Amino acid sequence: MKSYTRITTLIVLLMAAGFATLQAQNTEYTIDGMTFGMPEAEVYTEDYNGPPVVGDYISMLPNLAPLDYEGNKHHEIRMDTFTQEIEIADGVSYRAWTFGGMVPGPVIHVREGDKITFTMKNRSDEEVVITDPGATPSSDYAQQIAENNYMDAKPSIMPMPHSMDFHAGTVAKDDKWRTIAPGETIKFDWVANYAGTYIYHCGTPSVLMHTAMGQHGVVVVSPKDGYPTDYEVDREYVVVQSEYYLTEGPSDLYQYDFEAAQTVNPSHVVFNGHQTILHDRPLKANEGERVRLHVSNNGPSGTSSFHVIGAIFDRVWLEGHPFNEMRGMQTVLLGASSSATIDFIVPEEGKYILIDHEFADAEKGATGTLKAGPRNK
Ligand SMILES: [Cu+2]
Repeated sequence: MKSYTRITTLIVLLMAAGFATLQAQNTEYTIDGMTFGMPEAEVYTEDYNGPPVVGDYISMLPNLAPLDYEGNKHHEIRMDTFTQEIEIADGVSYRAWTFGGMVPGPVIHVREGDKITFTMKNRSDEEVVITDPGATPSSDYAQQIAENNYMDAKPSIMPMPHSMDFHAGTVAKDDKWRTIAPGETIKFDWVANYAGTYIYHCGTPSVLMHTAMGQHGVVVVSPKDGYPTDYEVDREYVVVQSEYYLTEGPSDLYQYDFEAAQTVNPSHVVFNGHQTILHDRPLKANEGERVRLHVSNNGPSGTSSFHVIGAIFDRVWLEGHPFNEMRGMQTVLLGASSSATIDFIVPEEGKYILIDHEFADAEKGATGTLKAGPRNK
Protein backbone atom coordinates (compact mmCIF):
# COMPACT_ATOMS: atom_id res chain seq x y z
CA MET A 1 0.00 0.00 0.00
CA LYS A 2 2.79 2.32 0.94
CA SER A 3 4.68 1.76 -2.32
CA TYR A 4 1.39 2.11 -4.27
CA THR A 5 0.87 5.56 -2.71
CA ARG A 6 4.45 6.47 -3.51
CA ILE A 7 4.01 5.46 -7.17
CA THR A 8 0.70 7.37 -7.38
CA THR A 9 2.38 10.45 -5.91
CA LEU A 10 5.21 10.09 -8.38
CA ILE A 11 2.77 9.85 -11.32
CA VAL A 12 0.85 12.91 -10.10
CA LEU A 13 4.10 14.84 -9.71
CA LEU A 14 5.24 13.82 -13.18
CA MET A 15 1.89 14.87 -14.66
CA ALA A 16 2.07 18.19 -12.84
CA ALA A 17 5.60 18.69 -14.15
CA GLY A 18 4.34 17.83 -17.63
CA PHE A 19 1.56 20.41 -17.42
CA ALA A 20 4.01 22.97 -16.06
CA THR A 21 6.31 22.32 -19.02
CA LEU A 22 3.38 22.59 -21.42
CA GLN A 23 2.32 25.85 -19.85
CA ALA A 24 5.84 27.29 -20.02
CA GLN A 25 6.06 26.42 -23.70
CA ASN A 26 2.62 27.63 -24.66
CA THR A 27 1.58 30.89 -23.07
CA GLU A 28 -0.04 32.40 -26.15
CA TYR A 29 -2.67 35.05 -25.43
CA THR A 30 -4.54 37.70 -27.39
CA ILE A 31 -5.24 41.39 -26.81
CA ASP A 32 -7.34 43.37 -29.30
CA GLY A 33 -7.08 40.50 -31.77
CA MET A 34 -3.28 40.45 -31.60
CA THR A 35 -1.31 37.42 -30.50
CA PHE A 36 1.45 37.52 -27.91
CA GLY A 37 3.36 35.03 -25.78
CA MET A 38 5.45 32.88 -28.07
CA PRO A 39 7.20 29.70 -26.90
CA GLU A 40 10.83 29.94 -25.86
CA ALA A 41 13.38 30.06 -28.69
CA GLU A 42 15.37 26.90 -29.39
CA VAL A 43 19.13 27.07 -29.89
CA TYR A 44 20.83 23.95 -31.23
CA THR A 45 23.40 22.64 -33.65
CA GLU A 46 22.31 20.99 -36.88
CA ASP A 47 24.02 19.38 -39.81
CA TYR A 48 22.57 21.75 -42.40
CA ASN A 49 24.33 22.91 -45.53
CA GLY A 50 21.35 23.43 -47.84
CA PRO A 51 19.92 26.63 -49.31
CA PRO A 52 20.48 29.57 -46.95
CA VAL A 53 17.11 31.17 -47.76
CA VAL A 54 14.01 28.98 -47.76
CA GLY A 55 10.36 29.95 -47.54
CA ASP A 56 7.48 31.41 -49.48
CA TYR A 57 6.78 35.06 -50.37
CA ILE A 58 10.47 35.99 -50.24
CA SER A 59 11.91 38.24 -52.93
CA MET A 60 14.95 40.18 -53.94
CA LEU A 61 14.80 43.96 -53.89
CA PRO A 62 13.07 45.90 -55.45
CA ASN A 63 10.41 43.22 -55.87
CA LEU A 64 7.66 42.22 -53.51
CA ALA A 65 6.22 38.70 -53.79
CA PRO A 66 2.42 39.01 -54.14
CA LEU A 67 0.35 37.30 -51.42
CA ASP A 68 -1.85 34.80 -53.26
CA TYR A 69 -3.78 33.60 -50.22
CA GLU A 70 -6.74 34.90 -48.27
CA GLY A 71 -6.67 35.47 -44.54
CA ASN A 72 -3.74 34.30 -42.47
CA LYS A 73 -0.98 31.77 -43.03
CA HIS A 74 1.78 30.15 -40.97
CA HIS A 75 5.14 30.73 -42.70
CA GLU A 76 8.24 28.60 -42.19
CA ILE A 77 11.19 30.80 -43.08
CA ARG A 78 14.90 30.03 -42.98
CA MET A 79 17.41 32.78 -43.46
CA ASP A 80 20.98 31.90 -42.56
CA THR A 81 23.66 34.48 -41.78
CA PHE A 82 27.07 34.30 -43.46
CA THR A 83 29.79 36.34 -45.12
CA GLN A 84 29.86 37.28 -48.79
CA GLU A 85 32.19 39.48 -50.74
CA ILE A 86 29.91 41.92 -52.56
CA GLU A 87 30.17 44.99 -54.73
CA ILE A 88 28.37 48.08 -53.44
CA ALA A 89 29.57 50.68 -55.95
CA ASP A 90 31.68 50.67 -59.07
CA GLY A 91 35.07 49.28 -57.97
CA VAL A 92 34.07 49.05 -54.30
CA SER A 93 33.74 45.59 -52.75
CA TYR A 94 33.94 44.38 -49.16
CA ARG A 95 33.33 41.30 -47.06
CA ALA A 96 29.72 41.84 -46.05
CA TRP A 97 28.02 40.21 -43.09
CA THR A 98 24.72 39.17 -44.61
CA PHE A 99 21.34 37.64 -44.01
CA GLY A 100 20.85 35.31 -46.94
CA GLY A 101 23.89 36.47 -48.92
CA MET A 102 22.86 39.96 -50.02
CA VAL A 103 22.78 43.51 -48.65
CA PRO A 104 20.04 44.32 -47.83
CA GLY A 105 18.75 40.81 -47.11
CA PRO A 106 15.68 39.26 -48.72
CA VAL A 107 12.29 40.99 -48.62
CA ILE A 108 9.85 38.93 -46.57
CA HIS A 109 6.16 39.52 -47.29
CA VAL A 110 3.43 38.42 -44.89
CA ARG A 111 -0.05 39.57 -43.90
CA GLU A 112 -1.04 41.20 -40.60
CA GLY A 113 -1.87 38.34 -38.22
CA ASP A 114 0.39 35.76 -39.91
CA LYS A 115 2.65 33.59 -37.74
CA ILE A 116 6.26 33.05 -38.71
CA THR A 117 8.45 30.18 -37.57
CA PHE A 118 11.92 31.53 -38.22
CA THR A 119 15.13 29.51 -38.41
CA MET A 120 18.62 30.95 -38.74
CA LYS A 121 21.95 29.16 -38.75
CA ASN A 122 25.07 31.20 -38.08
CA ARG A 123 27.20 30.04 -41.01
CA SER A 124 29.82 32.78 -40.73
CA ASP A 125 32.42 30.03 -40.32
CA GLU A 126 31.66 28.35 -43.66
CA GLU A 127 31.71 29.27 -47.32
CA VAL A 128 28.12 29.48 -48.51
CA VAL A 129 27.43 29.67 -52.22
CA ILE A 130 24.17 31.43 -52.90
CA THR A 131 24.54 32.32 -56.56
CA ASP A 132 24.81 28.75 -57.80
CA PRO A 133 21.27 27.53 -58.48
CA GLY A 134 22.67 24.04 -59.08
CA ALA A 135 23.91 23.92 -55.50
CA THR A 136 20.62 25.19 -54.15
CA PRO A 137 17.93 23.68 -56.38
CA SER A 138 15.07 23.99 -53.93
CA SER A 139 15.46 27.67 -53.13
CA ASP A 140 13.36 30.07 -55.13
CA TYR A 141 15.35 32.97 -53.68
CA ALA A 142 18.67 31.47 -54.89
CA GLN A 143 17.09 31.27 -58.33
CA GLN A 144 16.21 34.96 -58.16
CA ILE A 145 19.77 35.83 -57.10
CA ALA A 146 21.27 33.74 -59.89
CA GLU A 147 19.02 35.37 -62.48
CA ASN A 148 19.60 38.91 -61.21
CA ASN A 149 23.06 38.79 -59.77
CA TYR A 150 24.40 42.31 -59.92
CA MET A 151 26.48 42.27 -56.80
CA ASP A 152 28.85 39.51 -57.88
CA ALA A 153 28.74 37.86 -54.46
CA LYS A 154 31.57 35.48 -53.59
CA PRO A 155 31.65 33.25 -50.51
CA SER A 156 33.92 34.34 -47.71
CA ILE A 157 34.54 33.40 -44.05
CA MET A 158 34.52 35.71 -41.01
CA PRO A 159 33.39 33.71 -37.93
CA MET A 160 31.37 36.03 -35.74
CA PRO A 161 28.47 35.82 -33.27
CA HIS A 162 25.22 37.14 -34.76
CA SER A 163 21.51 37.46 -33.99
CA MET A 164 18.23 38.47 -35.58
CA ASP A 165 15.95 41.30 -34.47
CA PHE A 166 12.70 41.58 -36.46
CA HIS A 167 11.06 44.93 -35.78
CA ALA A 168 7.86 43.35 -37.13
CA GLY A 169 7.83 41.00 -34.14
CA THR A 170 6.81 41.65 -30.54
CA VAL A 171 8.78 39.30 -28.28
CA ALA A 172 11.31 39.27 -25.44
CA LYS A 173 14.60 40.22 -27.02
CA ASP A 174 16.75 38.33 -24.50
CA ASP A 175 15.04 35.17 -25.72
CA LYS A 176 14.21 35.45 -29.44
CA TRP A 177 16.84 38.00 -30.47
CA ARG A 178 19.66 36.28 -28.60
CA THR A 179 23.13 35.99 -30.07
CA ILE A 180 24.26 32.65 -31.43
CA ALA A 181 27.82 31.47 -32.09
CA PRO A 182 29.13 30.30 -35.48
CA GLY A 183 27.74 26.82 -36.13
CA GLU A 184 24.66 27.34 -33.93
CA THR A 185 21.05 27.59 -35.14
CA ILE A 186 18.19 29.52 -33.53
CA LYS A 187 14.50 28.87 -34.13
CA PHE A 188 11.59 30.92 -32.81
CA ASP A 189 8.02 32.00 -33.57
CA TRP A 190 6.60 35.49 -33.89
CA VAL A 191 3.34 36.97 -35.10
CA ALA A 192 3.10 39.98 -37.42
CA ASN A 193 0.64 41.89 -35.23
CA TYR A 194 0.96 45.27 -36.92
CA ALA A 195 0.75 46.17 -40.60
CA GLY A 196 3.65 48.10 -42.08
CA THR A 197 7.18 47.84 -43.38
CA TYR A 198 9.66 46.86 -40.72
CA ILE A 199 13.42 46.57 -40.68
CA TYR A 200 15.18 43.46 -39.46
CA HIS A 201 18.80 43.62 -38.37
CA CYS A 202 21.45 41.90 -36.32
CA GLY A 203 21.27 42.99 -32.69
CA THR A 204 24.69 41.78 -31.57
CA PRO A 205 27.07 44.47 -30.24
CA SER A 206 28.33 46.56 -31.85
CA VAL A 207 24.88 46.79 -33.44
CA LEU A 208 26.15 49.81 -35.36
CA MET A 209 28.92 47.70 -36.88
CA HIS A 210 26.83 44.58 -37.52
CA THR A 211 24.10 46.60 -39.26
CA ALA A 212 26.56 48.73 -41.23
CA MET A 213 28.41 45.56 -42.27
CA GLY A 214 25.21 44.54 -44.08
CA GLN A 215 22.96 42.65 -41.67
CA HIS A 216 19.63 44.28 -42.37
CA GLY A 217 16.55 43.92 -44.55
CA VAL A 218 12.78 44.41 -44.39
CA VAL A 219 9.55 42.57 -43.69
CA VAL A 220 6.49 44.00 -45.44
CA VAL A 221 3.37 43.23 -43.43
CA SER A 222 0.32 43.91 -45.59
CA PRO A 223 -2.73 45.14 -43.66
CA LYS A 224 -5.45 42.50 -43.22
CA ASP A 225 -8.05 44.85 -44.72
CA GLY A 226 -5.60 46.35 -47.26
CA TYR A 227 -4.98 50.01 -48.10
CA PRO A 228 -7.87 52.03 -49.59
CA THR A 229 -6.16 52.31 -53.00
CA ASP A 230 -5.10 48.66 -53.41
CA TYR A 231 -7.25 48.09 -56.48
CA GLU A 232 -5.77 51.10 -58.28
CA VAL A 233 -2.11 50.13 -57.78
CA ASP A 234 -0.32 49.22 -61.03
CA ARG A 235 3.24 48.74 -59.74
CA GLU A 236 4.62 47.92 -56.34
CA TYR A 237 8.29 48.13 -55.32
CA VAL A 238 10.44 48.06 -52.20
CA VAL A 239 13.19 50.63 -51.71
CA VAL A 240 15.63 50.41 -48.80
CA GLN A 241 18.03 53.21 -47.96
CA SER A 242 21.17 52.47 -45.96
CA GLU A 243 24.70 53.70 -45.28
CA TYR A 244 28.07 52.05 -45.70
CA TYR A 245 31.13 53.16 -43.74
CA LEU A 246 34.01 51.81 -45.76
CA THR A 247 37.59 52.76 -46.33
CA GLU A 248 40.26 51.36 -48.62
CA GLY A 249 42.04 48.40 -47.07
CA PRO A 250 45.43 46.80 -47.57
CA SER A 251 44.00 44.51 -50.28
CA ASP A 252 41.67 45.50 -53.10
CA LEU A 253 38.76 45.01 -50.69
CA TYR A 254 37.34 47.89 -48.70
CA GLN A 255 36.95 47.53 -44.95
CA TYR A 256 34.82 48.90 -42.13
CA ASP A 257 35.76 52.40 -40.97
CA PHE A 258 35.08 52.55 -37.21
CA GLU A 259 35.63 56.30 -36.90
CA ALA A 260 33.43 57.17 -39.88
CA ALA A 261 30.65 55.00 -38.40
CA GLN A 262 30.98 56.62 -34.96
CA THR A 263 30.85 60.12 -36.43
CA VAL A 264 28.07 59.29 -38.96
CA ASN A 265 30.20 60.14 -41.96
CA PRO A 266 29.20 57.42 -44.44
CA SER A 267 31.35 56.63 -47.46
CA HIS A 268 28.22 55.62 -49.40
CA VAL A 269 24.50 56.18 -48.89
CA VAL A 270 22.55 53.91 -51.18
CA PHE A 271 19.20 52.58 -52.28
CA ASN A 272 18.86 48.79 -52.34
CA GLY A 273 22.45 48.15 -51.32
CA HIS A 274 24.31 49.50 -54.33
CA GLN A 275 25.23 53.03 -55.35
CA THR A 276 23.96 52.79 -58.94
CA ILE A 277 21.65 49.77 -58.99
CA LEU A 278 18.44 51.80 -59.29
CA HIS A 279 19.90 53.71 -62.23
CA ASP A 280 21.39 50.64 -63.92
CA ARG A 281 18.07 48.84 -63.45
CA PRO A 282 15.43 51.57 -63.15
CA LEU A 283 12.02 50.88 -61.68
CA LYS A 284 9.46 50.71 -64.46
CA ALA A 285 5.99 52.21 -64.82
CA ASN A 286 3.83 54.01 -67.37
CA GLU A 287 2.25 57.44 -67.57
CA GLY A 288 -0.98 57.60 -65.58
CA GLU A 289 -0.18 54.60 -63.41
CA ARG A 290 -0.36 54.48 -59.64
CA VAL A 291 2.99 53.37 -58.23
CA ARG A 292 3.36 52.13 -54.69
CA LEU A 293 6.70 52.19 -52.92
CA HIS A 294 7.44 50.61 -49.58
CA VAL A 295 10.39 52.73 -48.44
CA SER A 296 12.46 51.88 -45.40
CA ASN A 297 15.43 53.77 -44.03
CA ASN A 298 17.54 51.01 -42.51
CA GLY A 299 20.28 53.42 -41.42
CA PRO A 300 22.05 52.39 -39.26
CA SER A 301 22.41 56.03 -38.22
CA GLY A 302 21.27 58.51 -40.87
CA THR A 303 17.91 60.03 -41.71
CA SER A 304 16.28 60.13 -45.13
CA SER A 305 14.19 62.91 -46.66
CA PHE A 306 12.67 60.73 -49.33
CA HIS A 307 11.40 62.52 -52.42
CA VAL A 308 10.57 61.65 -56.03
CA ILE A 309 11.51 64.47 -58.41
CA GLY A 310 8.49 65.38 -60.54
CA ALA A 311 5.89 63.64 -58.39
CA ILE A 312 3.82 64.45 -55.33
CA PHE A 313 2.91 61.64 -53.00
CA ASP A 314 -0.84 61.11 -53.36
CA ARG A 315 -1.02 58.99 -50.19
CA VAL A 316 1.56 58.24 -47.55
CA TRP A 317 1.02 55.71 -44.80
CA LEU A 318 3.66 56.41 -42.19
CA GLU A 319 5.38 53.17 -41.11
CA GLY A 320 3.08 51.49 -43.63
CA HIS A 321 0.14 51.39 -41.24
CA PRO A 322 -3.15 52.15 -43.02
CA PHE A 323 -4.39 54.37 -40.16
CA ASN A 324 -1.40 56.75 -40.54
CA GLU A 325 -2.55 58.29 -43.80
CA MET A 326 -1.17 61.58 -45.09
CA ARG A 327 -1.91 63.22 -48.44
CA GLY A 328 -0.09 65.51 -50.83
CA MET A 329 3.39 65.12 -49.40
CA GLN A 330 6.50 66.26 -51.28
CA THR A 331 8.99 64.56 -48.96
CA VAL A 332 8.74 61.94 -46.25
CA LEU A 333 11.16 62.18 -43.35
CA LEU A 334 12.34 58.78 -42.24
CA GLY A 335 14.48 58.32 -39.15
CA ALA A 336 16.75 55.32 -38.79
CA SER A 337 14.53 52.20 -38.83
CA SER A 338 11.49 54.15 -40.01
CA SER A 339 9.40 53.47 -43.10
CA ALA A 340 6.48 54.64 -45.19
CA THR A 341 4.22 53.16 -47.82
CA ILE A 342 3.83 55.73 -50.58
CA ASP A 343 1.43 55.97 -53.54
CA PHE A 344 1.97 58.43 -56.37
CA ILE A 345 0.62 58.92 -59.86
CA VAL A 346 3.19 58.95 -62.66
CA PRO A 347 2.21 62.18 -64.40
CA GLU A 348 3.95 61.84 -67.77
CA GLU A 349 6.25 59.62 -69.77
CA GLY A 350 9.84 60.28 -68.71
CA LYS A 351 12.38 59.80 -65.97
CA TYR A 352 11.68 60.34 -62.30
CA ILE A 353 14.50 60.45 -59.78
CA LEU A 354 14.06 58.87 -56.36
CA ILE A 355 16.25 60.84 -53.99
CA ASP A 356 17.18 61.49 -50.39
CA HIS A 357 16.65 65.27 -50.46
CA GLU A 358 19.42 65.59 -47.88
CA PHE A 359 21.78 66.33 -50.75
CA ALA A 360 24.95 65.25 -48.98
CA ASP A 361 23.39 61.76 -48.89
CA ALA A 362 22.20 62.05 -52.50
CA GLU A 363 25.75 62.87 -53.61
CA LYS A 364 26.97 59.75 -51.80
CA GLY A 365 24.59 57.65 -53.85
CA ALA A 366 21.06 57.84 -52.41
CA THR A 367 19.32 58.23 -55.77
CA GLY A 368 17.51 56.00 -58.22
CA THR A 369 15.44 56.18 -61.38
CA LEU A 370 11.86 55.35 -62.21
CA LYS A 371 11.49 55.17 -65.97
CA ALA A 372 7.97 55.82 -67.22
CA GLY A 373 6.72 54.66 -70.60
CA PRO A 374 3.72 56.04 -72.51
CA ARG A 375 0.17 55.91 -71.23
CA ASN A 376 -1.50 52.65 -72.15
CA LYS A 377 -4.81 52.58 -70.40
CU1 LIG B 1 25.69 40.27 -36.54
